[in-house]
Amino acid sequence: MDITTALAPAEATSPSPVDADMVKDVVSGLSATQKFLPSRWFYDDEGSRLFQKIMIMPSYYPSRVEHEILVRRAQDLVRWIAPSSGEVDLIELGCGDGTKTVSLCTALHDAGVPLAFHAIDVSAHALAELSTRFKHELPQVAVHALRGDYFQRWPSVYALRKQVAMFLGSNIGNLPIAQAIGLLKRIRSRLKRGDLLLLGVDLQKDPRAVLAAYNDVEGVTAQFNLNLLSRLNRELGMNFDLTAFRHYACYSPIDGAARSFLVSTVEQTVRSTQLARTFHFRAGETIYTEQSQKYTFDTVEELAASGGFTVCDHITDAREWYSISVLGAH
Ligand code: AVJ
Repeated sequence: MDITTALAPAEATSPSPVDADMVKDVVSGLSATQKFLPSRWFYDDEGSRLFQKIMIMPSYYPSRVEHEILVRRAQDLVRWIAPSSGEVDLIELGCGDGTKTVSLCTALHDAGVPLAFHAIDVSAHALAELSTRFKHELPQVAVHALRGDYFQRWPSVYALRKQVAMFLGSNIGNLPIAQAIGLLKRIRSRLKRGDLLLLGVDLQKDPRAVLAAYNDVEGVTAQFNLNLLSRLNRELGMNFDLTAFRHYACYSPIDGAARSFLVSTVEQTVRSTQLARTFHFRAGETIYTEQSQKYTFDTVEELAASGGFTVCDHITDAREWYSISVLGAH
């Protein structure tokens, strides 16, 4: 296996330098009438660990069902991915530790598809695990573990190689619609006619099942949500009292949006030494921390069209709880 990018050492032990984007997001989000914090800040080391715990909870179905589709419907995916001639560059945006994709890559390899796997993620730790996993389970496939921004790390485009991008995990659902369309357009701009995007999307279903995924009895999602405040305490010198905020999740079938909030249980003022600012909270006031959009086949098609794609297929589980939608660049 060939790892083209050296992985930077983990920075977990020393306090990270203040991130200018984080400062901007926190100041604007906590000064807004409806306070908000973008969900991208969930994923520090502790947040990633908590998300891994979420993924194995019985109530959190999306990861399990997506994985089931990747395994059980691998042949359908292989049929779409296999090129008529030449080789395939499989490009996964936000690959994580590779548990998701190793089975698909194995199916492609077994079907004789000539393949290079470009795995892009921001986490050095996840990429190191991915590299080890592929070395053990699928040493025959060339893996390029690429750390950093999806578009800076995007591999060179060759006319004779089919590019198949993958954006799984229903991560697209975390983005407000305009940003989701913007991301699809950027991906589309890297693809040639005939290339594909495999988009993982969580589908609308019994609202009780959706709500249970974000409102687990184990309280792991609550910890995951509250970790955002611990992170701000650590990285921005804030003094959030974690016992004075509670996780609140809701799901509305009207717009298909699951939303998470942190509720201030009392009136309180929170300071940041780094920002030299205070933020006031009324009792019951909320911080909107996450949106997880649930789709229908129709809304996936609208989203795809706005991003410059056509839907070729929706590859789902038997209950149609989740779809890996095959989007074609035309
Ligand atoms: C990884 C963004 C898809 O929105 O379902 C899980 C994150 N948040 N539980 C999701 C998450 C709360 C997850 N995504």
